Parts: sequence; structure tokens; C-alpha cells
Amino acid sequence: MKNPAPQTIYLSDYTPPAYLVDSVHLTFKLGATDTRVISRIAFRPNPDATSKEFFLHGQDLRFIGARIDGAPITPDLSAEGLRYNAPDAPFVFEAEVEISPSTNTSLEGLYMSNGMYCTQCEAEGFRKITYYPDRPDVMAVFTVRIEGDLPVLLSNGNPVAQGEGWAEWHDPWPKPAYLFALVAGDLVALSDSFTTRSGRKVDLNIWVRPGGDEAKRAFGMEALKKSMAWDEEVYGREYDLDLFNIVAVDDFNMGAMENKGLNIFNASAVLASPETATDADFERIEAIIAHEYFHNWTGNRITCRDWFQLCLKEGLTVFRDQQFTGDMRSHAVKRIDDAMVLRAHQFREDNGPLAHPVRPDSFVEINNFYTATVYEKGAEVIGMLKLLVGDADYAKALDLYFDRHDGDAATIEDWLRVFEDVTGRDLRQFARWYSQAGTPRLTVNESYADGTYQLHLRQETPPTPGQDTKKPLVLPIAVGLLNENGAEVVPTTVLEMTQAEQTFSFAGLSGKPTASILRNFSAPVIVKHDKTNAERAFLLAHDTDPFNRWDAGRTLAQDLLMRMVCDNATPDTGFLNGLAAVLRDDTLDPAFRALVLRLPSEEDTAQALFDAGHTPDPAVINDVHETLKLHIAQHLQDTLPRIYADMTVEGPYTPDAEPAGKRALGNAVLALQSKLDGGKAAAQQFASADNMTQQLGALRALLQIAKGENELAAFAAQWGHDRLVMDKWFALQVSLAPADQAAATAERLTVHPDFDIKNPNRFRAVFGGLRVNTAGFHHRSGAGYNLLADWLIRLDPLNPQTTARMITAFDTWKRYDMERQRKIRVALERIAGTSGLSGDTNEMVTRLLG
Ligand code: 0A1
Ligand code: ZN
Repeated sequence: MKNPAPQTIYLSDYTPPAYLVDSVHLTFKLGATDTRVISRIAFRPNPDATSKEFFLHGQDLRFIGARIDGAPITPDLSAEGLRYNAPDAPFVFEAEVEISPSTNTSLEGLYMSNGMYCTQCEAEGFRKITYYPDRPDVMAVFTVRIEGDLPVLLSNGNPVAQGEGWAEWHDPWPKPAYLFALVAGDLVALSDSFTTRSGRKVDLNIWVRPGGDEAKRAFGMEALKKSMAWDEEVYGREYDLDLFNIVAVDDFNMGAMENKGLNIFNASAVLASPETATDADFERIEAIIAHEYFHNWTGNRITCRDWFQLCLKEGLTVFRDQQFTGDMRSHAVKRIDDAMVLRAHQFREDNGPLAHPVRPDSFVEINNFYTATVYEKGAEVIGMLKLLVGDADYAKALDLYFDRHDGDAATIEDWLRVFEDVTGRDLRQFARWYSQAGTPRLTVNESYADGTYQLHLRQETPPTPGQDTKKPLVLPIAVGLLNENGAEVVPTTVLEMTQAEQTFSFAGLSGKPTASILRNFSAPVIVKHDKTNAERAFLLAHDTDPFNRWDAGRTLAQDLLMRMVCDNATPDTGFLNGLAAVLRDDTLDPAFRALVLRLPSEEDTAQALFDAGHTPDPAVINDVHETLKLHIAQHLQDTLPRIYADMTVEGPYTPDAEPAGKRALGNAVLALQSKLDGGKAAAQQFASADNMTQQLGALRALLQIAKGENELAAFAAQWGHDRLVMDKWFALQVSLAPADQAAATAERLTVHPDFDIKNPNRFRAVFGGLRVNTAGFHHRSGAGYNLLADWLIRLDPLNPQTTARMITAFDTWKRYDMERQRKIRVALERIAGTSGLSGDTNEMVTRLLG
């Protein structure tokens, strides 16, 4: 009864559930291969239903028996679930099933990770636990009894009773099944508490398995308390239970999960110590803890009507965690980081065969839609809405949203309606952001005469799969004008573009200004603006908007890299001097300077070349990037040691933004310095580092110049016992291997005794490392493609979700030459032709092949 035939599900086919659930009682009798799940569910007919069919989802369950109102029944069982001709009146349904957590390698439903029982139910994993209407618009109050020979037994909500070998939990807040969670194991907690502003004392715990991770919990706890305080201050949202548990698990498909009162985290997304985690890890952990905590209101109290509305909770929650990180650290740096992520992942998605709207209108497997488009572009859409309505009305709209929809399973229409009701705006055109896929191109032309400057703007969104024609979107375009001295003559103004072509005028100027367009990245678009390099250099030196200042440098670098590829250009001193000026400017935040120093990635250059009508050759791109880095290093030769010394951080390590910024610039300088000194300074930093940021930064600098053999061995000897650190060791070697050795390096690591195909973090370390090594993955031999295909075919029967996510490595294939395309097609067809391929992977490979 495996692999039911794939079925496409359409947003337009939504119908309300036939039955609603008032309460659920679950009893788990835990056993590694034979867990019994006994359910008692109070159903009643839904007055709004359009169908009366009683259907419960269920997958991979061993049916023991079922009853309705105490009388045994014989339901129709299929691979998808259970059907029965149920009463058209309230009734109690009971069922008993058996499941096998220890053989569940999909990491969905109830499974085991290093001796610990844990669950992952979003999106449709609850149906692997018991028969249930596994859809988010069925919300119910859960009571759970766990019986098992393990010291810690956790579920959602509050503990009600416990004894030797059992515990009972009750969650007073109605929730959809995807927020159900259970954890059982030998666990130890770091405990603390937080008192909400209305005086509720909340017990906080971060649970880990004993034996090494205990010292890595403190940072997460501080992040949790900061998140709780921030949501009260900024959104007026308080926590609503007496207990908040976080559990770290080693085997997890994603970052973390917002189960009500019992968040489950990939260990890598919560555990950190200065010796084992980098500054970037600390920042990411703080953001993920905030994200999952913020879901308590945006996701849990107000959930999604159906999975097409995923961006309702995810876009908003990402937006909230981005605001939080900006408040905790630096808004300018955060905005640049977010834009880089969006461009690298979401623009890439939009440009390829996997493009889809923020709210898709069909899917086969919802797990395949936890994407950069739903998450990151979803957050951008909210940022634009906030910019258009202003901060005050945004706050009012959010208050109305929480008031009006608390306890609801809501839709994007509900979300937009609160903004319409608060502002009186008509948001129908704006709503296209949710339904239209693709990245708009914004072409800018300018003219100036008699003191009036005009911006002629044109927007165009290229076709995407299934959407050939596009309509104009509402684009908030933040613009500022600078005079020839770099003074701002028109401060940031938000233009609201609604037509395909539109002109905006600025009168009363005393000379032709330089325009700074799309400040703070005010809309997720690609700007096409034929500025001269002198104008870009001017903005790099003078723009008062930090985002555009950085972006001017970025565009200069991208333009130069393209000219180096296409015209054999050599780096001009104008560019190099501009970079040097930023680097030496002590008034600028080191974190910002580090970002300016960072070149576009090879992936960025490949996409930029393709956009400009060329066929990118990853090997040439790799050469050119290395050449430019060397030029930069040589040009900055005299400055590098001084800046490196200036970036020394005194005192004990803290992961705060300020010292982290210094270390980021220090490491960026070290990477350049290594090109000149053969790795001398990097070897020194490696030997003396007392934190992972500097240890790893040094190792990276060495591997980049094909050195660091001894350091790699020393690193493994030092950290062999630490899974999370060893993931870095696996990833780094593959991602920085010379192009012709990347696949061989990955393959060699798959036979390392610590490689474990069943652990997603380790699998991603090796094959995610291969994927980001653009020249290596796309080496003309095709070895990278073949190796990844081999391993995806091996992984699919064990873990379809991670397989389907990793296959996206191939999504840029149409940009390459015919020979590479042919090799990728062969690899993809080999995957597609594998017998018993999962629905997840099958959907992805089908979309990739187009
Ligand atoms: N809602 C979680 C993401 C998540 C989604 C699916 C998962 O398993 C298939 C796990 C986590 C979040 O946004 O953090
Ligand atoms: Zn989320």
C-alpha cells in the first residue's frame, strides 16, 4: 500500500471539512518498533460542510481496531486513510494503531533520533501517527498520555499528571494536528523562567541528551527570553502557557518546528558555544529561536486554512524575525544579508523551472513548497505592505489581525482585508504579489532639464512555468537624490509604481542629481539601470543609504567580473580605489566593510552572465574570481596587515554584533592576505584561535589557497567527538576543493566512518558543500552531477523530503552549455527512472525536467 499515485491538489478545490473535532485524547505506549497509539476523538458534523464524507488521513499505520460510540466498526482502509459511513451527529471515534518509530527514517511522524523519540508533523506527518483529519483547518484541544520507560516524557501544553513511566499533558489551545509534538528520552534541561508583562511566570527549558551538549544551551536560552520580550514590546503579543520547552534533536529535516509549547529544533539551530559555533551560527540560532517563538502567534494562535496559505504564517514570521535581528544587531547589515539571501536563493528559484507564486495554486507534495519564495519573498511582500501603508497603520492592521482572527485558520484574503479595513486602500493589485511568480525587472531611465529630474520606470516580469503573461505589480520604490558634492537634495521618498511604465518628476533642483534607487531594497526586483561606473563609484563613496552604498560596490564588482569574463578586462584602479576607501574608512561599521569586501559569488556571476545573454562557463568564472581576489589583495597589500591588527577583539569572546563584525572583517582580510603570504597569517590564526569563528576563518583561508592539510587533520583530531563541528569539517573540504577534485572529495568523505546517510545534517554537509562549489559541481567531467544523482537515488527511499530538497541543486541547468545540459539531463532522468521513487522527489524531478 505504498506510494499512492501522485495527485495534484488545487487551491480552487478547497472545501471545508465535513466534520470538526472538539477534543482529542491520545495514549502512546512507546516501543521502538511497536508503538501503540490509542485515540479517542470527539467529532461533530461541520455546519458549513459541503460534503458529509467521513475521511481520516492515515499512512503507514497498522490498523488494530476502531469504534464509534463504543461499538466496533470495520472502516474502509486505503493507502491514504480511512473512510466510514459515520453518523450525521456528534460521536466519539476511537482507534488503535501500531507504528514503528525506529524504522521511520523519513523523520516525519514519530521517529527515533539517537535513542530519543520525537515527532515532526508539519505539514502532513500526523497521519503517520494515527487516523485523523490531518488538515490545518481542523483545530482541537489535545490531551496526551505517554507511557514509556524513559525519564523525560513531553508533549504540548501543560503537564497534568505524571508517575513512574508515564506522563499526561493537556494543551488548552485548539490546534491543528501539524502542531502536535511528543518527545521521550533521557534528557537534561537548562531551566530558566520569564515573567510576561501581565505577570504570568513561564518556565523555560532547553533539553538535550546528556554527554556533551549541556554547555551549548545558554545562548539559546538568552535568545528565547529576548524574543519573548521583543514580541511583547513590538507586537504586544504575550506567551500563553506556563511552560515553554525546546528540545534539540540530531536528526531533523529542517531548522526547527514551532509545535505549541514544545518547539523541536535541529541541534544545529539551537546549540552553540564560542568554541564550537561561529558568529554566523550564533546569529542564525538567535533568529531561528525567535522565528519559532514568534510562530506562537503567527502560525499557532492564527493558523492557515490550508497549505496554500503557508506564506500567511511563514512570510509574516520571517518578516518578524528579520525585524527582531535588525533590532538586536544592525538594521543595515541585516538588510544587506537578507537581500543577498533573497537574490541567491529566491531569484534563482524564480529564474528556473521551479518558479512558483508566494501562494502557489497547485501542488503535489506540500513539503516541496517550504521554499525561499514562500518564506523569503513572502517576507518581502509584508515589508512592502508596511512601507506602503506606513508604520502606524501597519501596527493597527496587525492588532486588528490578531483581534479578528485569533483562533482561526485564516487565508491571505483575511490578511489583506485587515489592511484594507484599516487604511481604506484597495489592495487587489497588490495581491498579485501573492499569485504572480517571477522576479520583476525594473528598468530605469532618467532625464534632466531646467531643474527638473525625471525618472522613467518600466516594470516587466518574465514568464515562469505555467504563467506566460504577467501584469504590473504595485512597487514601492524608495528613492533619494544626491547633488554633485554627495549631499542629499531629496531625502528618501517612496514612489508607488502601479503601471507597466511610469514617470516620476522632481522639480526645483539646482543641477543634475545622482539618483539612489530602490533604497533599503524596497521591493524584491532586479534593477536595470545603465549607470556609469563613475556614478556607481560616487554612490559607493557617498550614498547615505547603507544598502545602496553596498549595492553600488556590488554592482561595480559584478560588472567588472562580467567584463573580465567576456572582454578579458583587467580590474581598473577606480574600482580598486573605491574598495580601498571603504576598507580604510574607520567610521564605517566593520561588519559593513566586510560585506563590501565580499565579492558576488560565482553563482551570482553565472546568473548575471546568463541574464545578459551569455552561456556561463563555471571554470572560466572560477578563474576570473580568483584573479580578481588576487588583484584586490595586491592593491590592498599595504593596508591589509593594519586592518587585520585593528580588528583584534580584546577580552573574552562574545557573539555580539560589534565583535562579530570585527571578526568578519578580520577573516575577510585574512583570506586576501593568504593570497600574498602563502597562508602564514592564517596558520597563525588557526593555531591561536580560541573560538570557532577564527578557527574556521583561518582554515577556510588556507583551503582557499589549497593549503591547510595539517590544519584539517588537527581540526578533526580536536573535534571528532562533536557532530555539529564535524559537519563544518565535512562541508568545508568539499565546498573549497579545487574544481577538478570536488566530486572526488565528496565521494571520499562518503566512505569516512563518520558519514551517515540517515543524518540530514551530515548528508547536507557533504552534498550541500558540493552544490555550493559551483565550479566543482559543474565540472565538465560531469562527475559532480553523477555523484549527486547516485546519492539522491540512495537517499530517496530513506528520506524523501531531504532528497527532494537537495535535488534543487540542478535547478540552474538550463543556463549551461549543451554538453553540461545533456549530462544533467542524463542524471535527472536516471533519478526519474528509479523504481519506487517517492512522490516528493518525483514531483521535483518532473518540474526540473520541465
Ligand atoms: N514551520 C517550520 C518549518 C518546518 C517545516 C516542515 C518541517 O518538516 C517537514 C519542519 C519544519 C518553520 O518555519 O520553522
Ligand atoms: Zn516558520
